[in-house]
Amino acid sequence: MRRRLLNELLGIDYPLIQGGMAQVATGQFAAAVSNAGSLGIIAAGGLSSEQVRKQIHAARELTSKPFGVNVMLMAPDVEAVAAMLAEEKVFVITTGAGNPSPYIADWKLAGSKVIPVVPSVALAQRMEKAGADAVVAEGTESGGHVGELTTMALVPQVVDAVSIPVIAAGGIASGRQLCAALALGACGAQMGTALLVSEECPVHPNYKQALIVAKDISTVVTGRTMGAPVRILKNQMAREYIKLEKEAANREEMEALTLGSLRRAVFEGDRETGSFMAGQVAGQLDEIQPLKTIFESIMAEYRLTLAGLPQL
Ligand code: TUI
Repeated sequence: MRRRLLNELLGIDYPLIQGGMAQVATGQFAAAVSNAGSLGIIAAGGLSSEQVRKQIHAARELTSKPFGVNVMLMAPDVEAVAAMLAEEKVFVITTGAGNPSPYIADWKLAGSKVIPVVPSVALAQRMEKAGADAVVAEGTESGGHVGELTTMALVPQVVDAVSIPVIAAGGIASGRQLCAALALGACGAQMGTALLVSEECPVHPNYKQALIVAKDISTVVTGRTMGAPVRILKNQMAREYIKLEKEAANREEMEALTLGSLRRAVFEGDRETGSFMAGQVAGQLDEIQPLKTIFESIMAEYRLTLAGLPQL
């Protein structure tokens, strides 16, 4: 049987969904992504459940298309957010940075499609058993909180291990990379970093500029020793954090450095002390474009790539 692509599964235009992106993906941004033909996702990370609810209502005012909410499972008030989502009956719920098993049954009962982001085969299998509708297999190329495996190694292993659809993430920002993801057995792709340089994205202009000047080797993973590896752009903040890690500094000292650093990047564009979460594709991005143009260019390159393969 032919594999159904993500656009068919979700009733959207492209086989592409937006990654969570705490502090960045507001209701307004998610609605813009959905209006452009993808699936926008409101990031609950860093928000209270009532703040997330407001963002859901804001998105509903701005789009009649489906959108989702991403739950950051390490957040302190995750239980309240999970319960609120069951009331709000959102179209899709994605999760990150943990195991969402305790919440899946309630979310399914409310009618949501549940799509956990996973960094390993074992977690993908657990999610399938717990009733997930699909999984996002996210490679360590991605920005923010990352696992160990690359997209190239992870996606085919997850595809072989589960029967539910697999969405690839990490290292995808072009039509060639989307084509590769589908070749690995995925039904579509999740993108985050590529959408940070959209005109509609509400991050500070310095954040977009930092992505545009970034090279292939401009990102680094911090926080491995703390058990919370996070990929960010190299800057003073990243260097100081890594230095403290090498010195095995205490938790409080490390937390003092990270506290609020994502906010400083997103809202203030603070080049020195901000955490500019970004994936390894940052080096590919060289202009700020409307979301629609980004998605259309990716799909045009995807079709050209696919058409060229039989000639090899
Ligand atoms: O979640 C993400 N990416 C994120 S979350 C985030 S917010 C944040 N802010 C400050 C510090 C840390 C995070 C920024 N980026 N991606 C999905 C993802 N999930 N990647 C890896 C995982 C993951 C890792 C371990 C999922 C589950 C897991 O273990 C589950 C278990 O308990 O077995």
